[in-house]
Amino acid sequence: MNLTLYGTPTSGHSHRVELLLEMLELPYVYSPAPADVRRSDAFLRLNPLEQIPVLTDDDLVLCDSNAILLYLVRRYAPKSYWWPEEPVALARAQRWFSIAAGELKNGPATARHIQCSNGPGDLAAAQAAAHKLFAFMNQHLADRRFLALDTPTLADLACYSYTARAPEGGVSLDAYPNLRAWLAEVERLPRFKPMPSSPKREPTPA
Ligand SMILES: N[C@@H](CCC(=O)N[C@@H](CS)C(=O)NCC(=O)O)C(=O)O
Repeated sequence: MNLTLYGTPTSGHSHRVELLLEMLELPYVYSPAPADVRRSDAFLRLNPLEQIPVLTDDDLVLCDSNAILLYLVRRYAPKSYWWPEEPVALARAQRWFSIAAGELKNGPATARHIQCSNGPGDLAAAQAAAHKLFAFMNQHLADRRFLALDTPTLADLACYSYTARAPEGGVSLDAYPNLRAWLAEVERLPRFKPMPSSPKREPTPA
């Protein structure tokens, strides 16, 4: 094992991988990869899409946060509860991976990127998409502690970071008590590591 994570401290995609590395107590080197590094030839050889996170493990190069989560669990914690085998449980967990890459990215993560980093897109539309998602998650979590199963799964890690930091995109979590209770459940998991706040700009409330 010789793990290096390329990321940035305020990327939720990177943070979900950091969370798992910490929770599995896997030793790793953290290599900062802000935009200028991502455009370098060395980085483009790792990921031609210019995206973080990238994980290397000796000669192995893996891109995409959710793919990396799956690799780490199957490779280093195959008997753990983090990713189910049973077909229905697997489908329920995968659904939240899809939501993390779809609605969560397009709603709260995009609003935060616009608000904090002058990223492209329509802030009001992203904020509205975030509220639609969070209303659904809040209802889904009314009688559940975790998103997919009774125990934590990678689905919870994949969805945590951008949900927790949604207020930085001007998306308040005040109306979603079950969602906030779930965030607190994730934060109580052993060896949880918070994501630093994004510096800058007053949020524009939706
Ligand atoms: N599907 C990818 C998305 C990763 C992603 O969007 N990363 C952002 C930072 S949070 C990035 O590197 N953006 C730079 C770019 O797309 O050029 C994953 O899950 O890892």
